[in-house]
Amino acid sequence: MARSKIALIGSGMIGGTLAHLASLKELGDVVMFDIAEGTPQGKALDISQSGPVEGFDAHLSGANDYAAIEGADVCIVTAGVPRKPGMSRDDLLGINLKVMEQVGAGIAKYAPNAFVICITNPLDAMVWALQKFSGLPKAKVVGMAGVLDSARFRAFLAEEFKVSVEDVTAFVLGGHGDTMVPLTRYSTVAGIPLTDLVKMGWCSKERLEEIVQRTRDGGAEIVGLLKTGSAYYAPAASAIQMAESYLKDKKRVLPCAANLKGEYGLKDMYVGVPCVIGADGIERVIEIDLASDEKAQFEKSVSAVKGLMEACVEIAPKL
Ligand code: TXD
Repeated sequence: MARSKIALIGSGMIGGTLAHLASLKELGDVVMFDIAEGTPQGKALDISQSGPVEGFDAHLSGANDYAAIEGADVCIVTAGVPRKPGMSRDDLLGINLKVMEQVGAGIAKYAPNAFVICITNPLDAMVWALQKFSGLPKAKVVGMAGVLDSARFRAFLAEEFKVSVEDVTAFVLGGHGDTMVPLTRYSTVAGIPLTDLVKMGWCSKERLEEIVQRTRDGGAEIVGLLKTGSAYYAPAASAIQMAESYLKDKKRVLPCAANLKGEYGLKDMYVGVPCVIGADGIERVIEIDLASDEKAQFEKSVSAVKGLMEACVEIAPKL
């Protein structure tokens, strides 16, 4: 069977890391696309030359013409601009919405059967716009944010409790970052809910809230430290986990920005919810009962996303 083809639309900091991780995991051949001439070609060549050292077989190439993504099985979109210190994700909307229109046209023309994972910020609005611009089936267009937010939460919890990251699970809902809704009663260490761990004296309620807030601020913390860009290792690892679940039909249950068709009382919008990712793309959205405080937080997150969608329609009325 021929290798899968993975197209990376945007070959910057996350794009390059995506290419490296996909190659190390031998997920398939990789085409790196960008408008910057030389960047995709140079990074593809460099990573391919690490193949003999790492022992992976994957063909990598770089391109500035969308024709190169012809027939891709997966497209991972990072094209656009990242934040600088002091900028919110929402500040990127005007520029990145125009980029999504170009990317949507390119994918529609050359890779209409792909599973599309959008990473570009402000994520929940960009993935919604990308699906509309591309016209691809809604189950085949998804946003990566929840896997990253839950990974940040899990990393902080594992550090706090001095346990393996492998035994920490996190359940997050809602928009990316600031309005993220972590469900502490469904987040666990080895199946023990965080709320029980507080009762068991593992940490105080206040300390747990501090960890939740640090997770919400996780992106800004790194932007503040790096100064010239935003996080890229964990975002890339998160998107690769989603791509792998699709390519291998693993049916992973992962928090993703998915199109809602009535779940959680919402329609025709994308927001972070637990999803099953398999060979058909987003195969299921898992709808849980929310407690009143969780519902209030989720609704706040949804209204923030709706505000971004309205801002998009003002710029691009055809949305
Ligand atoms: O969890 C998440 N979803 C977020 C997303 C986590 C971290 C970063 N997040 C966002 O991803 C970030 O706010 C940006 O919007 C994207 C990409 O971040 P990255 O750090 O990779 O940005 P770079 O290094 O600037 O790379 C962007 C590339 C760069 O090479 C540009 O030349 C290219 O995008 N670019 C384009 N490619 C194709 N077409 C167009 N129009 C275009 N414009 C820029």
